[in-house]
Amino acid sequence: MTNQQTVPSVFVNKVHVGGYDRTFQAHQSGLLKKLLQEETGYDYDLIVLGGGSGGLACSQEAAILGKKVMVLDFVVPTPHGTSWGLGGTCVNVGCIPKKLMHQAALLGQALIDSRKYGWEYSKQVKHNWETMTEAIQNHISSLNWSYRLSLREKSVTYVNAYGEFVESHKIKAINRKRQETFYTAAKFVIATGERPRYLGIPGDKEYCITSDDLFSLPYCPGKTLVVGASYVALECAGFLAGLGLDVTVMVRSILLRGFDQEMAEKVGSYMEQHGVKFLRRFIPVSIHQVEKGSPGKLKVVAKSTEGPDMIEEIYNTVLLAIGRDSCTRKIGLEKIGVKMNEKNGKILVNDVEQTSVAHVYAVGDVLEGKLELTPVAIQAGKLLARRLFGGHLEKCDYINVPTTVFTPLEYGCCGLSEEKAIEMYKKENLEVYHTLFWPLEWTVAGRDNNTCYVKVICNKFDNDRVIGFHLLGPNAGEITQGFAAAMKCGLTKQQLDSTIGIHPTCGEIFTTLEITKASGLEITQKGC
Ligand code: FAD
Ligand code: NA7
Repeated sequence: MTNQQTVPSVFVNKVHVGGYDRTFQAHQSGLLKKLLQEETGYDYDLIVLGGGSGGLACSQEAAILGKKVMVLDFVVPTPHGTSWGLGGTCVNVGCIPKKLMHQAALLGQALIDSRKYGWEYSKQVKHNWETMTEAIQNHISSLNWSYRLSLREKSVTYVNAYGEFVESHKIKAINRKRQETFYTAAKFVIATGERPRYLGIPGDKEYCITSDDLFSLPYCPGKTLVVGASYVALECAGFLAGLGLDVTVMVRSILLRGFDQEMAEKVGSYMEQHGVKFLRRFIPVSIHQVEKGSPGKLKVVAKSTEGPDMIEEIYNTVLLAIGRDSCTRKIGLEKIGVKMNEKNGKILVNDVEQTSVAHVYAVGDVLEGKLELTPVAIQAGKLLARRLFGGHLEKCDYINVPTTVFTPLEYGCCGLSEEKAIEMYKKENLEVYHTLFWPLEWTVAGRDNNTCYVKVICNKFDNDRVIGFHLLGPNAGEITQGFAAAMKCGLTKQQLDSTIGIHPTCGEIFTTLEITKASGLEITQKGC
């Protein structure tokens, strides 16, 4: 059609520009820019629903590539009226405040350790919830502001309104005052994330809070029941206990479903040794208010999942952390034919994050079967924009994504759990190296020996390649990040062994692992 026999053969909006030289000339003459900015007949090249981790990354990258972009972000207040600014879950009610509260708890432990290191202080040390919360919320406000600024700098139009599809290329934006505005776009990205689930029992929405309320709670929650055993549940229970509160976790079945269960149990037993109570195999059936206040008093009635046993107990606060639902059911997907898993509301996409409707894409927590983590949403959003508007081909790699559970003793992992590894490769094809260890910093402080633990799972028939990395110890997130890069490069046990450690650190333990699980040899460390 073009009579051009060579590659590249560049087209912009169906206009043939030519090969490399002609494209370069078009760039220099400004023709390329003109062609790229050509009116497509829509208000925007791209509209992104949701200004969280994935949505912001995608919209900004698209704008950098010269596209006309709009991002809509709207936070539906919780049943308690809590709301927040631009940036999505991670910044406002997820990673950021949770890690800062975890840090507040770690500082409490550091204060205890410090006496052993010679620090003397006479004043009684106590924690002030309001001071901590105010400081954290101030930091979050500064982040909200910097996101707005960043969008403005990149000429992304930000609209604080709830977006909903009305036609295949048209959305309705409803703002706080219920005013409706309609916008059209050539392409759409759904990045609306998830919100906490409720139990559906009497008193849950009225009296219980979720992580969406906790981080800005204007008063100390007091004696707290955490319902659920997900990472969100255990992290919140961990830092609340670390701040000195009386905390109970009500577990329906297992701890940390989806994670390596040996590690999950070790996370739980450390928490138990450090004051967190676990009520195993119970679920709440009703919540009643027995006294108003900030906090008030709530009576929780719960039943056993294994028999007729019922228990009741008074708490100041009940925190539900029983999972999160995708925000996909009220955005008009049925009107335009975007397919989702009807059971959980997750959006189905192909390997380039394209939905069943060709010009509609999705990234982040709304995706079916993908890891729900901020860096995953960001990477997927950025690469999607580059593929759509920058001529790139790189796809988001969802394999070997590292993560860390910020419980009092942190648990970092990358790759497969032992259960999954056995399921995929069979036990006899694996070698698992493991050991308990005692961080040097804990020795003088007199803290528990034989609680920190590492485990490396190797595939014997693939050069002893590391397919599972697990670490329970201080700063697990920092350590795991580096080893994740090594796993991305195909790390083998031999390479771990030939790596020289940094002494004295916790991370060096991975360079000296000798004991296999199969040998059954003793791994407990003798205190010196
Ligand atoms: P979100 O960040 O949730 O953004 C979606 C945005 O879209 C929200 O602002 C929402 O209000 C808005 N929205 C929804 N519907 C509409 C609509 N119709 N119109 C306009 N706007 C809409 N991940 C980590 O990597 N590390 C952690 O340590 C970590 N800790 C976490 C702790 C907690 C307590 C929680 C709850 C999550 C945590 N996560 C963590 C997960 C992380 O927050 C999410 O994976 C990440 O935020 C997902 O990004 P997203 O863009 O998919 O959605
Ligand atoms: P998850 O990982 O979906 O876990 C939900 C937890 O809550 C899990 O322990 C469940 O127990 C428990 N659960 C669920 N329903 C109930 C009821 N009805 N009663 C008692 N306990 C219940 O949720 P998260 O909130 O941690 O994480 C969701 C995503 O948000 C996550 O991937 C992050 O990206 C952020 P079960 O094991 O099913 O018995």
